[in-house]
Amino acid sequence: MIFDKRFSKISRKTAETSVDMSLCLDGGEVSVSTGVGFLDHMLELFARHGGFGLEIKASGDTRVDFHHTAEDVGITLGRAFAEAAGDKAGINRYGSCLLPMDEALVETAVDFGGRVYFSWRVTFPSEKVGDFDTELAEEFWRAFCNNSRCNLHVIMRSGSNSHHIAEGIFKSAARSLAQALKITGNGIMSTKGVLD
Ligand SMILES: [Mn+2]
Repeated sequence: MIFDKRFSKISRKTAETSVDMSLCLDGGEVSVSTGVGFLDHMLELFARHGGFGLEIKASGDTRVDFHHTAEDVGITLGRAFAEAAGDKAGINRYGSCLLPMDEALVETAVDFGGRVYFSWRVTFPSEKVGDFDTELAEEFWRAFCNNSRCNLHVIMRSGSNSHHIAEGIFKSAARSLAQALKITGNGIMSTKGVLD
């Protein structure tokens, strides 16, 4: 099936952060700079594992903490996914991935059909990974979910290392999203005739 590459470009500026982002659901360059090292690491592997082109240049009030930057990058990434997915014609709609990362085992499931729901069953064993507050992973994914208008379940089956758990979540979510957004060419994947 031949189709145009699904692409979006978004700039979002608030008093707290500034985020410039371009996303291609069908592959491309990956370059991430948010001012938060751990988030860069997570988003780079997210893009690689999802096969997404992703360029992010963000800056924020990281002298306060990383909260605003993590949340606002999540909001912008969610909007970028929604915009790039367009009318969602031909997408698979559902995706899921059970992903091991050493001792950590993480499962995500996505419905990209437009019904918003966020479920987070994750307990990080430590409050921080480096200088990153692990609770911000939940803030990031909730913001993504609300703004991409998807249903996202994140379940940690096991894990004792917070870095591995976080990495498992971002890799698993990438693969679930890639599967959900894959063009199957089977028309609109709803008996309602529309994914909205
Ligand atoms: Mn790592």
